[in-house]
Amino acid sequence: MKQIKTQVAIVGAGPAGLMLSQLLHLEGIESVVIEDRSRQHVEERVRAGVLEHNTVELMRQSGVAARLDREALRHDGIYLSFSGTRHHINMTELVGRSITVYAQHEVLRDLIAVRLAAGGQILFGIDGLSLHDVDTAHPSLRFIHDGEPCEIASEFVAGCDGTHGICREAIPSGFRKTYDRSYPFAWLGILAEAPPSCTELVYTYHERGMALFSMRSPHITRLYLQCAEDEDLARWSDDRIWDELLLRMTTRDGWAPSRGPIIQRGVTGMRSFVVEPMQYGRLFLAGDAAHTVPPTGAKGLNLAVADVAVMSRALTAFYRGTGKERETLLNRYSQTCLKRVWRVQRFSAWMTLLLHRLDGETGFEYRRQLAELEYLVSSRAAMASLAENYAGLPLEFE
Ligand code: FAS
Ligand code: PHB
Repeated sequence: MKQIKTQVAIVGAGPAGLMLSQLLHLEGIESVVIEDRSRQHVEERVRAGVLEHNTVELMRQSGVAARLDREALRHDGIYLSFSGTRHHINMTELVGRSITVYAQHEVLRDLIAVRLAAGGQILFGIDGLSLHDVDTAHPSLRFIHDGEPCEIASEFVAGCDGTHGICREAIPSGFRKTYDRSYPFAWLGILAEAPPSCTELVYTYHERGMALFSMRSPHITRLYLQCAEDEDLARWSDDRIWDELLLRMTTRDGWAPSRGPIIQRGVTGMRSFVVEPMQYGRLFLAGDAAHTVPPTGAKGLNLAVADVAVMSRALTAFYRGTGKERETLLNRYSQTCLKRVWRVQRFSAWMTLLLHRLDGETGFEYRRQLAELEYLVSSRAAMASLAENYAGLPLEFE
């Protein structure tokens, strides 16, 4: 059995796990990241695309924003489009904060490069993971890597293994409580080689369902449309996808996304999920391992990064501190994170129920959603509330 010793063993090389490893490294705290997929898979998996103000600031402070600062797209606002008209929500003007469009897999590519360049340990392609003694001061992980049985002996385990990970299950069922809500629809998402025909994101509410115009670069557009929960992608030809997108998104002033070859497609389910607490003994959960939000508010990645900002601050206080108080922030980790988690859950559910058609809903619901959108784009107070949540609420560490 290959033995590895470290201070913090991190499960998962997603935004949570890799950002945590970098933040700890900058505080002189050792960590090892283990990941069951290959490096190539992690660096090419198409997911998020919108970064909050806080996330970008944290990436700059932790020295992983060089390429982002060269290549990312900074947006001052977003558009809400309904009844054939786009309405601009200028977040920079309303709350002094903007968002940045930079693909999640590019963030991971940058984090992996910086970690490995600094001698960081990331074990890709591990298998058969099991967690041991997480309720003691000496937790350990066992797994197979390159065909060899391995054990990591550590002082803490960070469960950053996402929605389908196993770390959450290491919290005894009697000790944890879950909150779950699923939505009777999904998103059919595409990447297209087409120059974005609008400089910022456009969320469209249409009687046929939601549609979202986003982008990745001056050459690549990212688009989503509301579809059935169990939608069969094989039933969607490229033409059908484009026809439906243009039908929902074209506005009276003639604006529409420009067509182009579709280079990637997928269907994403919509779920709101929270597990409490987010810690058990020396096991600390972060990101999708502890909570999932529907992508309508573009919050998943940003919430994962906010969790590990709190966790690294708490671990640093532990390793730097003396006496009982050195555990204060650690003992409050779950409580501190859950305050933000529920605020973001509220916002993501609200955006989702605002912009999606619900099957079998009465005409009343449709008119109520339109009235809410009308109110939103005509009230500075309502726009400012959306803006502060979308651009990202300030980080809190206690
Ligand atoms: P992740 O799921 O990213 O990472 C967990 C890692 O753990 C994975 O690499 C996984 O392979 C690994 N793992 C799992 N089990 C393991 C095991 N047993 N052993 C070892 N490793 C294991 N969020 C936004 O903020 N903005 C958006 O625009 C947005 N768009 C999205 C679009 C789509 C299509 C999807 C699916 C999600 C989107 N999200 C968005 C949400 C998404 O970005 C997640 O919130 C984010 O990836 C969460 O990061 P992590 O918690 O690090 O989990
Ligand atoms: C994306 O660009 O992939 C994206 C943007 C906004 C969302 C979700 C996804 O709400």
